[in-house]
Amino acid sequence: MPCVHGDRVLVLLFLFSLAAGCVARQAPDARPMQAIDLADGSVYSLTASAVTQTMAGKPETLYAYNGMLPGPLLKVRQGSRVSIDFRNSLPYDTTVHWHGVRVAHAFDGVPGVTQEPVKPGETFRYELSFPDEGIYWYHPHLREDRQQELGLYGAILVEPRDPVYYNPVDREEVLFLDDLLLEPGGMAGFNEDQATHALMGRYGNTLFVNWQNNYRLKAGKGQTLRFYLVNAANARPFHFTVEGHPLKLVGLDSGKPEREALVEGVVLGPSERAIVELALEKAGSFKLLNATPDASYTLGVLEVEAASAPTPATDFSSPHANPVLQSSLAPFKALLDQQPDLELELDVEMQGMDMTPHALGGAPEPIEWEEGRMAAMNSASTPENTKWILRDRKTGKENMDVRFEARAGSIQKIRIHNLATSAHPMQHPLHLHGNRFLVASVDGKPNDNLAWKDSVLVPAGSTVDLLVDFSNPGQWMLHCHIPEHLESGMMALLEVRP
Ligand SMILES: [Cu+2]
Repeated sequence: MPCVHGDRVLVLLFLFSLAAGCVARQAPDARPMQAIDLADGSVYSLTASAVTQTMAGKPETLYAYNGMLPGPLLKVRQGSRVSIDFRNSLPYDTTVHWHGVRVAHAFDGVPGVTQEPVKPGETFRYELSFPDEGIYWYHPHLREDRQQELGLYGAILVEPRDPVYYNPVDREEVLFLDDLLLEPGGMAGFNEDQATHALMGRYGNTLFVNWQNNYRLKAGKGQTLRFYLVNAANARPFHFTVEGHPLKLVGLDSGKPEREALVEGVVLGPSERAIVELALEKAGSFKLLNATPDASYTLGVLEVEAASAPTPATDFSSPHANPVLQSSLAPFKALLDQQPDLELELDVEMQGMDMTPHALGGAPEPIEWEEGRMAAMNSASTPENTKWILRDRKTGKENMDVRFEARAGSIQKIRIHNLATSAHPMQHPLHLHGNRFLVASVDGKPNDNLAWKDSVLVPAGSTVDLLVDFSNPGQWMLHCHIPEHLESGMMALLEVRP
Protein backbone atom coordinates (compact mmCIF):
# COMPACT_ATOMS: atom_id res chain seq x y z
CA MET A 1 0.00 0.00 0.00
CA PRO A 2 2.60 2.60 -1.07
CA CYS A 3 0.00 5.31 -1.48
CA VAL A 4 -0.58 5.32 2.32
CA HIS A 5 3.04 6.27 2.89
CA GLY A 6 2.74 8.92 0.19
CA ASP A 7 -0.36 10.35 1.88
CA ARG A 8 1.45 10.41 5.21
CA VAL A 9 4.32 12.40 3.72
CA LEU A 10 1.83 14.82 2.16
CA VAL A 11 -0.03 15.20 5.47
CA LEU A 12 3.24 15.82 7.34
CA LEU A 13 4.30 18.41 4.76
CA PHE A 14 0.89 20.09 5.05
CA LEU A 15 1.03 20.19 8.87
CA PHE A 16 4.60 21.54 8.73
CA SER A 17 3.60 24.32 6.33
CA LEU A 18 0.62 25.18 8.56
CA ALA A 19 2.85 25.37 11.63
CA ALA A 20 5.43 27.50 9.78
CA GLY A 21 2.65 29.77 8.53
CA CYS A 22 1.30 30.19 12.06
CA VAL A 23 4.69 31.23 13.40
CA ALA A 24 5.42 33.64 10.58
CA ARG A 25 1.99 35.16 10.10
CA GLN A 26 0.89 38.04 12.27
CA ALA A 27 -2.84 38.53 12.61
CA PRO A 28 -4.16 41.35 10.37
CA ASP A 29 -4.71 44.82 11.83
CA ALA A 30 -8.12 45.34 13.39
CA ARG A 31 -10.56 47.67 11.63
CA PRO A 32 -12.87 50.08 13.47
CA MET A 33 -16.54 49.20 14.05
CA GLN A 34 -18.79 49.56 11.00
CA ALA A 35 -22.57 49.70 10.97
CA ILE A 36 -24.24 46.88 9.01
CA ASP A 37 -27.88 47.37 8.08
CA LEU A 38 -29.69 44.01 8.19
CA ALA A 39 -33.10 43.94 6.50
CA ASP A 40 -35.80 41.50 7.61
CA GLY A 41 -34.94 38.00 6.35
CA SER A 42 -31.31 38.74 5.58
CA VAL A 43 -28.37 36.39 6.18
CA TYR A 44 -25.11 37.77 7.55
CA SER A 45 -21.76 36.01 7.96
CA LEU A 46 -19.87 36.60 11.19
CA THR A 47 -16.39 35.20 11.80
CA ALA A 48 -14.38 35.26 15.03
CA SER A 49 -10.62 35.45 14.43
CA ALA A 50 -7.38 36.97 15.72
CA VAL A 51 -6.42 40.57 14.93
CA THR A 52 -3.60 42.92 15.84
CA GLN A 53 -4.33 46.21 17.57
CA THR A 54 -1.95 48.74 19.10
CA MET A 55 -2.90 49.44 22.70
CA ALA A 56 -0.88 52.01 24.70
CA GLY A 57 1.83 51.98 22.03
CA LYS A 58 2.31 48.21 21.80
CA PRO A 59 0.82 45.80 19.25
CA GLU A 60 -1.38 43.21 20.94
CA THR A 61 -2.99 40.09 19.53
CA LEU A 62 -6.71 40.37 20.20
CA TYR A 63 -9.85 38.63 18.92
CA ALA A 64 -12.54 40.25 16.82
CA TYR A 65 -15.75 39.58 14.91
CA ASN A 66 -15.24 40.20 11.17
CA GLY A 67 -11.89 41.83 11.95
CA MET A 68 -13.53 44.82 13.68
CA LEU A 69 -12.97 46.20 17.19
CA PRO A 70 -15.68 46.49 18.41
CA GLY A 71 -17.45 44.00 16.13
CA PRO A 72 -19.92 45.05 13.42
CA LEU A 73 -22.79 47.21 14.70
CA LEU A 74 -25.85 45.22 13.59
CA LYS A 75 -28.76 47.55 12.83
CA VAL A 76 -32.07 45.70 12.72
CA ARG A 77 -35.75 46.62 12.83
CA GLN A 78 -37.97 45.69 15.78
CA GLY A 79 -39.99 42.59 14.84
CA SER A 80 -37.56 41.49 12.11
CA ARG A 81 -35.74 38.15 11.72
CA VAL A 82 -32.13 37.68 10.69
CA SER A 83 -29.88 34.64 10.19
CA ILE A 84 -26.26 34.83 11.34
CA ASP A 85 -23.84 32.31 9.82
CA PHE A 86 -21.14 32.16 12.45
CA ARG A 87 -17.67 30.72 11.77
CA ASN A 88 -15.12 30.04 14.49
CA SER A 89 -11.62 30.86 13.24
CA LEU A 90 -10.23 31.03 16.79
CA PRO A 91 -7.91 28.38 18.26
CA TYR A 92 -10.55 27.75 20.98
CA ASP A 93 -14.13 26.55 21.27
CA THR A 94 -16.64 29.40 21.38
CA THR A 95 -20.33 30.33 20.99
CA VAL A 96 -22.21 33.59 20.42
CA HIS A 97 -24.74 34.87 22.98
CA TRP A 98 -27.14 37.63 21.89
CA HIS A 99 -27.23 39.49 25.17
CA GLY A 100 -30.70 40.71 26.16
CA VAL A 101 -32.40 39.67 22.92
CA ARG A 102 -35.39 37.41 23.64
CA VAL A 103 -34.28 34.81 21.07
CA ALA A 104 -35.55 31.23 20.71
CA HIS A 105 -33.81 28.98 23.24
CA ALA A 106 -31.84 26.99 20.63
CA PHE A 107 -29.99 30.14 19.57
CA ASP A 108 -29.06 31.56 23.00
CA GLY A 109 -25.44 30.45 22.65
CA VAL A 110 -24.94 28.74 26.02
CA PRO A 111 -22.67 25.69 25.62
CA GLY A 112 -24.03 22.55 27.23
CA VAL A 113 -27.50 24.11 27.62
CA THR A 114 -28.65 25.39 24.23
CA GLN A 115 -25.93 24.11 21.89
CA GLU A 116 -22.60 22.31 21.70
CA PRO A 117 -19.52 24.56 21.62
CA VAL A 118 -18.52 25.68 18.12
CA LYS A 119 -15.09 24.13 17.66
CA PRO A 120 -12.23 25.75 15.72
CA GLY A 121 -13.06 25.70 12.02
CA GLU A 122 -16.74 24.89 12.62
CA THR A 123 -19.85 26.94 11.81
CA PHE A 124 -23.24 27.48 13.45
CA ARG A 125 -26.31 29.27 12.12
CA TYR A 126 -28.14 31.50 14.61
CA GLU A 127 -31.76 32.35 13.74
CA LEU A 128 -32.56 35.58 15.56
CA SER A 129 -35.70 37.64 16.04
CA PHE A 130 -35.88 41.02 17.71
CA PRO A 131 -39.14 41.61 19.60
CA ASP A 132 -37.91 44.61 21.63
CA GLU A 133 -36.44 48.00 20.81
CA GLY A 134 -33.21 48.99 22.56
CA ILE A 135 -29.47 48.46 22.52
CA TYR A 136 -28.12 44.91 22.84
CA TRP A 137 -24.78 43.25 22.34
CA TYR A 138 -23.29 39.91 21.34
CA HIS A 139 -20.32 38.13 22.86
CA PRO A 140 -19.09 34.54 23.50
CA HIS A 141 -20.54 32.45 26.32
CA LEU A 142 -17.42 30.36 26.86
CA ARG A 143 -14.32 31.54 28.72
CA GLU A 144 -15.59 35.12 28.43
CA ASP A 145 -12.89 36.03 30.93
CA ARG A 146 -10.49 35.74 28.00
CA GLN A 147 -12.57 35.84 24.79
CA GLN A 148 -14.76 38.85 25.61
CA GLU A 149 -11.86 40.59 27.36
CA LEU A 150 -9.79 40.26 24.16
CA GLY A 151 -12.36 42.02 21.98
CA LEU A 152 -15.10 39.57 21.01
CA TYR A 153 -18.16 41.77 21.24
CA GLY A 154 -20.37 43.93 19.08
CA ALA A 155 -23.62 45.88 19.43
CA ILE A 156 -27.11 45.27 18.09
CA LEU A 157 -29.24 48.37 17.68
CA VAL A 158 -32.92 47.42 17.41
CA GLU A 159 -34.70 50.34 15.77
CA PRO A 160 -38.20 50.84 17.20
CA ARG A 161 -41.32 50.15 15.11
CA ASP A 162 -42.50 53.64 16.05
CA PRO A 163 -40.52 56.01 13.79
CA VAL A 164 -40.81 58.87 16.31
CA TYR A 165 -40.02 56.73 19.38
CA TYR A 166 -36.85 58.67 20.24
CA ASN A 167 -36.30 62.42 20.15
CA PRO A 168 -34.89 63.86 16.92
CA VAL A 169 -31.08 64.12 17.15
CA ASP A 170 -28.33 65.12 14.74
CA ARG A 171 -26.21 62.08 15.38
CA GLU A 172 -26.19 58.69 17.13
CA GLU A 173 -23.08 56.86 18.41
CA VAL A 174 -22.56 53.49 20.08
CA LEU A 175 -19.92 53.74 22.82
CA PHE A 176 -18.48 50.58 24.33
CA LEU A 177 -16.83 51.34 27.68
CA ASP A 178 -14.06 48.88 28.53
CA ASP A 179 -10.68 48.39 30.15
CA LEU A 180 -7.62 46.20 29.65
CA LEU A 181 -4.96 45.03 32.11
CA LEU A 182 -1.59 46.10 30.69
CA GLU A 183 1.75 45.29 32.31
CA PRO A 184 5.13 46.84 31.40
CA GLY A 185 5.77 44.02 28.88
CA GLY A 186 2.28 44.09 27.36
CA MET A 187 -1.08 42.64 28.13
CA ALA A 188 -1.40 40.55 31.30
CA GLY A 189 -1.59 36.88 30.32
CA PHE A 190 -4.40 34.36 30.63
CA ASN A 191 -4.33 30.85 32.05
CA GLU A 192 -5.16 28.25 29.38
CA ASP A 193 -6.99 25.95 31.77
CA GLN A 194 -9.02 28.23 34.01
CA ALA A 195 -9.88 31.84 34.80
CA THR A 196 -7.71 33.93 37.11
CA HIS A 197 -8.91 36.97 39.12
CA ALA A 198 -11.77 34.84 40.41
CA LEU A 199 -12.20 36.95 43.53
CA MET A 200 -13.08 40.34 42.01
CA GLY A 201 -12.88 39.80 38.27
CA ARG A 202 -10.19 41.25 36.01
CA TYR A 203 -10.06 45.03 36.48
CA GLY A 204 -8.05 46.67 33.71
CA ASN A 205 -5.73 49.62 34.28
CA THR A 206 -6.21 51.18 30.84
CA LEU A 207 -9.68 52.54 30.12
CA PHE A 208 -10.99 53.20 26.63
CA VAL A 209 -13.99 53.69 24.35
CA ASN A 210 -14.52 51.47 21.28
CA TRP A 211 -10.96 50.07 21.62
CA GLN A 212 -9.44 53.51 21.04
CA ASN A 213 -7.06 54.84 23.67
CA ASN A 214 -7.73 58.41 22.55
CA TYR A 215 -11.35 58.30 21.48
CA ARG A 216 -12.35 61.58 19.82
CA LEU A 217 -15.77 62.60 18.60
CA LYS A 218 -16.28 65.79 16.57
CA ALA A 219 -19.63 67.57 16.52
CA GLY A 220 -21.03 71.04 15.94
CA LYS A 221 -22.38 73.58 18.40
CA GLY A 222 -26.18 73.52 18.45
CA GLN A 223 -26.34 69.78 17.66
CA THR A 224 -28.01 67.14 19.80
CA LEU A 225 -26.35 63.72 20.17
CA ARG A 226 -27.63 60.34 21.32
CA PHE A 227 -25.18 57.86 22.86
CA TYR A 228 -25.91 54.16 23.19
CA LEU A 229 -23.63 53.14 26.08
CA VAL A 230 -22.55 49.54 26.74
CA ASN A 231 -20.30 48.45 29.61
CA ALA A 232 -18.21 45.66 28.05
CA ALA A 233 -15.65 45.44 30.89
CA ASN A 234 -15.22 42.17 32.78
CA ALA A 235 -15.51 43.69 36.23
CA ARG A 236 -15.30 47.49 36.23
CA PRO A 237 -18.45 49.54 36.87
CA PHE A 238 -18.49 52.90 35.07
CA HIS A 239 -20.03 56.22 36.11
CA PHE A 240 -20.23 57.86 32.69
CA THR A 241 -20.36 61.65 32.53
CA VAL A 242 -19.60 64.30 29.91
CA GLU A 243 -17.74 67.32 31.21
CA GLY A 244 -19.98 70.41 31.36
CA HIS A 245 -23.06 68.62 30.01
CA PRO A 246 -26.12 67.23 31.75
CA LEU A 247 -27.37 64.01 30.17
CA LYS A 248 -30.93 63.14 29.34
CA LEU A 249 -31.49 59.48 30.18
CA VAL A 250 -33.88 58.24 27.47
CA GLY A 251 -33.33 54.48 27.60
CA LEU A 252 -31.96 51.52 29.51
CA ASP A 253 -31.33 47.98 28.24
CA SER A 254 -34.59 47.63 26.27
CA GLY A 255 -35.60 51.15 25.35
CA LYS A 256 -37.32 53.98 27.18
CA PRO A 257 -38.14 54.20 30.87
CA GLU A 258 -41.51 55.54 31.99
CA ARG A 259 -40.11 59.05 31.97
CA GLU A 260 -36.99 60.66 30.57
CA ALA A 261 -34.75 62.09 33.27
CA LEU A 262 -32.05 64.78 33.32
CA VAL A 263 -29.04 63.29 35.13
CA GLU A 264 -25.47 64.22 35.86
CA GLY A 265 -24.22 60.77 34.79
CA VAL A 266 -25.16 57.10 34.58
CA VAL A 267 -23.75 54.13 36.51
CA LEU A 268 -23.36 51.02 34.38
CA GLY A 269 -22.39 47.63 35.76
CA PRO A 270 -20.77 45.17 33.34
CA SER A 271 -23.24 44.24 30.55
CA GLU A 272 -25.72 47.02 31.39
CA ARG A 273 -26.70 49.58 28.76
CA ALA A 274 -28.05 53.13 28.82
CA ILE A 275 -29.25 55.53 26.12
CA VAL A 276 -28.50 59.19 26.79
CA GLU A 277 -28.84 62.44 24.84
CA LEU A 278 -26.89 65.65 25.17
CA ALA A 279 -27.33 69.13 23.72
CA LEU A 280 -24.14 70.86 22.56
CA GLU A 281 -24.69 74.47 23.54
CA LYS A 282 -21.09 75.68 23.64
CA ALA A 283 -17.99 75.15 21.51
CA GLY A 284 -14.87 73.59 23.04
CA SER A 285 -13.31 70.29 24.12
CA PHE A 286 -15.15 68.25 26.73
CA LYS A 287 -13.93 65.07 28.36
CA LEU A 288 -15.93 61.86 28.43
CA LEU A 289 -15.27 60.64 31.96
CA ASN A 290 -15.54 57.69 34.25
CA ALA A 291 -16.15 59.81 37.36
CA THR A 292 -15.96 57.58 40.43
CA PRO A 293 -16.10 58.82 44.04
CA ASP A 294 -12.31 58.49 44.30
CA ALA A 295 -10.97 59.37 40.86
CA SER A 296 -11.94 60.61 37.41
CA TYR A 297 -10.61 58.89 34.29
CA THR A 298 -10.69 60.42 30.83
CA LEU A 299 -12.27 57.95 28.40
CA GLY A 300 -12.22 60.25 25.38
CA VAL A 301 -12.88 63.78 24.20
CA LEU A 302 -15.91 65.43 22.59
CA GLU A 303 -14.78 68.29 20.33
CA VAL A 304 -17.57 70.78 19.67
CA GLU A 305 -16.87 73.16 16.82
CA ALA A 306 -18.64 76.48 16.35
CA ALA A 307 -21.48 75.76 13.93
CA SER A 308 -21.27 77.12 10.40
CA ALA A 309 -25.06 77.27 10.20
CA PRO A 310 -27.51 77.74 13.07
CA THR A 311 -29.25 74.53 14.17
CA PRO A 312 -32.88 74.78 15.24
CA ALA A 313 -33.28 74.84 19.01
CA THR A 314 -34.40 71.58 20.64
CA ASP A 315 -36.55 71.12 23.71
CA PHE A 316 -33.72 69.31 25.49
CA SER A 317 -34.51 70.58 28.95
CA SER A 318 -38.09 69.24 29.01
CA PRO A 319 -38.03 65.46 29.57
CA HIS A 320 -40.93 63.53 28.09
CA ALA A 321 -43.07 60.83 29.64
CA ASN A 322 -43.68 57.53 27.85
CA PRO A 323 -47.45 56.91 28.13
CA VAL A 324 -47.32 53.79 25.89
CA LEU A 325 -44.96 52.02 28.31
CA GLN A 326 -46.79 53.38 31.36
CA SER A 327 -50.10 51.86 30.26
CA SER A 328 -48.54 48.55 29.11
CA LEU A 329 -47.00 48.12 32.57
CA ALA A 330 -50.38 48.12 34.36
CA PRO A 331 -50.50 44.30 34.89
CA PHE A 332 -46.96 44.40 36.28
CA LYS A 333 -47.60 47.37 38.57
CA ALA A 334 -50.48 45.45 40.14
CA LEU A 335 -47.92 42.85 41.28
CA LEU A 336 -45.13 45.15 42.49
CA ASP A 337 -45.90 44.43 46.15
CA GLN A 338 -46.32 40.64 45.86
CA GLN A 339 -44.18 38.30 47.95
CA PRO A 340 -41.09 36.93 46.19
CA ASP A 341 -41.40 33.62 44.30
CA LEU A 342 -37.66 33.04 44.59
CA GLU A 343 -35.16 34.54 47.04
CA LEU A 344 -31.48 34.29 46.19
CA GLU A 345 -28.45 35.14 48.31
CA LEU A 346 -25.13 36.18 46.78
CA ASP A 347 -22.23 34.71 48.72
CA VAL A 348 -18.68 33.41 48.35
CA GLU A 349 -16.52 30.66 49.81
CA MET A 350 -12.75 31.00 49.72
CA GLN A 351 -10.08 28.60 50.79
CA GLY A 352 -7.42 29.96 53.09
CA MET A 353 -8.42 33.62 52.85
CA ASP A 354 -10.13 35.62 55.58
CA MET A 355 -11.67 38.49 53.69
CA THR A 356 -14.56 39.36 55.97
CA PRO A 357 -15.22 43.08 56.46
CA HIS A 358 -14.18 42.53 60.07
CA ALA A 359 -10.80 41.12 58.96
CA LEU A 360 -10.37 44.03 56.54
CA GLY A 361 -11.47 46.56 59.11
CA GLY A 362 -14.87 48.00 58.16
CA ALA A 363 -18.24 47.64 56.46
CA PRO A 364 -18.27 46.87 52.72
CA GLU A 365 -18.46 49.60 50.12
CA PRO A 366 -21.65 49.20 48.03
CA ILE A 367 -19.54 49.34 44.85
CA GLU A 368 -15.85 48.50 44.46
CA TRP A 369 -14.84 50.92 41.73
CA GLU A 370 -11.27 49.64 41.78
CA GLU A 371 -9.34 46.49 42.50
CA GLY A 372 -7.27 48.56 44.96
CA ARG A 373 -5.35 46.79 47.70
CA MET A 374 -6.83 43.44 46.70
CA ALA A 375 -4.86 43.27 43.42
CA ALA A 376 -2.31 40.59 44.38
CA MET A 377 -4.84 38.34 46.09
CA ASN A 378 -7.29 38.85 43.22
CA SER A 379 -4.83 37.85 40.48
CA ALA A 380 -3.91 34.66 42.40
CA SER A 381 -7.52 33.58 42.93
CA THR A 382 -9.02 30.90 40.66
CA PRO A 383 -12.22 28.83 40.56
CA GLU A 384 -10.25 26.19 42.50
CA ASN A 385 -9.91 28.35 45.63
CA THR A 386 -12.90 30.69 45.14
CA LYS A 387 -16.53 29.64 44.80
CA TRP A 388 -19.11 32.34 44.04
CA ILE A 389 -22.63 31.40 45.03
CA LEU A 390 -26.25 32.06 44.06
CA ARG A 391 -28.13 30.34 46.91
CA ASP A 392 -31.88 29.65 47.10
CA ARG A 393 -32.71 31.02 50.56
CA LYS A 394 -35.61 28.58 51.02
CA THR A 395 -33.93 25.31 50.01
CA GLY A 396 -30.27 26.13 50.59
CA LYS A 397 -29.48 24.80 47.07
CA GLU A 398 -26.69 26.57 45.25
CA ASN A 399 -25.91 27.55 41.65
CA MET A 400 -26.77 24.78 39.15
CA ASP A 401 -28.59 22.84 41.90
CA VAL A 402 -31.20 25.63 42.27
CA ARG A 403 -34.58 24.46 40.94
CA PHE A 404 -37.06 27.08 39.75
CA GLU A 405 -39.91 26.75 37.29
CA ALA A 406 -42.21 29.40 35.87
CA ARG A 407 -45.01 29.12 33.35
CA ALA A 408 -44.57 31.11 30.14
CA GLY A 409 -46.82 34.15 30.43
CA SER A 410 -46.45 34.41 34.21
CA ILE A 411 -45.04 37.33 36.17
CA GLN A 412 -42.78 36.32 39.08
CA LYS A 413 -40.79 38.21 41.65
CA ILE A 414 -37.17 37.32 42.31
CA ARG A 415 -35.59 38.90 45.39
CA ILE A 416 -31.79 39.08 45.48
CA HIS A 417 -29.89 39.63 48.72
CA ASN A 418 -26.24 40.56 48.20
CA LEU A 419 -25.00 39.52 51.63
CA ALA A 420 -23.04 42.21 53.49
CA THR A 421 -21.83 39.41 55.77
CA SER A 422 -20.30 37.29 52.99
CA ALA A 423 -16.57 36.59 53.08
CA HIS A 424 -16.06 39.19 50.33
CA PRO A 425 -19.05 41.45 49.76
CA MET A 426 -18.96 43.25 46.40
CA GLN A 427 -21.38 44.32 43.67
CA HIS A 428 -22.58 41.73 41.16
CA PRO A 429 -24.06 42.55 37.74
CA LEU A 430 -26.71 39.83 37.36
CA HIS A 431 -28.00 38.93 33.89
CA LEU A 432 -31.08 36.90 33.00
CA HIS A 433 -31.19 35.24 29.58
CA GLY A 434 -34.16 35.10 27.22
CA ASN A 435 -36.62 37.08 29.39
CA ARG A 436 -36.92 40.65 30.61
CA PHE A 437 -37.54 42.20 34.00
CA LEU A 438 -38.36 45.41 35.84
CA VAL A 439 -36.25 46.50 38.79
CA ALA A 440 -39.19 46.80 41.19
CA SER A 441 -37.30 48.07 44.24
CA VAL A 442 -33.87 48.51 45.77
CA ASP A 443 -33.53 48.08 49.55
CA GLY A 444 -37.33 48.28 49.87
CA LYS A 445 -37.54 51.62 48.05
CA PRO A 446 -39.93 51.28 45.09
CA ASN A 447 -38.56 52.24 41.69
CA ASP A 448 -40.77 55.11 40.44
CA ASN A 449 -39.37 55.04 36.88
CA LEU A 450 -39.63 51.50 35.56
CA ALA A 451 -37.89 50.25 32.41
CA TRP A 452 -37.34 46.85 30.80
CA LYS A 453 -33.95 45.36 31.56
CA ASP A 454 -32.01 42.08 31.41
CA SER A 455 -29.02 43.07 33.55
CA VAL A 456 -28.91 44.72 36.98
CA LEU A 457 -26.06 45.81 39.23
CA VAL A 458 -26.71 44.62 42.79
CA PRO A 459 -24.55 46.62 45.23
CA ALA A 460 -22.90 44.89 48.20
CA GLY A 461 -25.28 44.70 51.14
CA SER A 462 -28.32 45.57 49.00
CA THR A 463 -31.58 43.73 48.37
CA VAL A 464 -33.06 44.12 44.89
CA ASP A 465 -36.52 42.94 43.76
CA LEU A 466 -36.97 41.98 40.11
CA LEU A 467 -40.40 41.53 38.55
CA VAL A 468 -39.78 39.08 35.71
CA ASP A 469 -41.88 38.79 32.56
CA PHE A 470 -41.39 35.04 31.93
CA SER A 471 -42.42 34.95 28.30
CA ASN A 472 -39.91 32.66 26.59
CA PRO A 473 -39.95 28.86 27.07
CA GLY A 474 -36.69 27.08 27.83
CA GLN A 475 -33.96 26.75 30.43
CA TRP A 476 -32.44 30.17 30.89
CA MET A 477 -29.29 31.20 32.69
CA LEU A 478 -29.32 33.70 35.54
CA HIS A 479 -25.71 34.56 36.30
CA CYS A 480 -23.19 37.14 37.36
CA HIS A 481 -21.76 38.95 34.32
CA ILE A 482 -18.31 39.24 35.83
CA PRO A 483 -16.95 36.32 33.76
CA GLU A 484 -14.52 35.27 36.48
CA HIS A 485 -17.47 34.92 38.88
CA LEU A 486 -19.40 32.94 36.27
CA GLU A 487 -16.36 30.66 35.84
CA SER A 488 -16.35 30.29 39.64
CA GLY A 489 -19.88 28.94 39.71
CA MET A 490 -22.16 31.97 40.05
CA MET A 491 -24.99 30.78 37.78
CA ALA A 492 -28.35 29.03 37.93
CA LEU A 493 -30.85 27.75 35.35
CA LEU A 494 -34.46 28.96 35.50
CA GLU A 495 -36.96 26.81 33.63
CA VAL A 496 -39.83 28.46 31.74
CA ARG A 497 -42.46 25.88 30.76
CA PRO A 498 -44.55 26.46 27.62
CU1 LIG B 1 -20.27 38.56 40.53
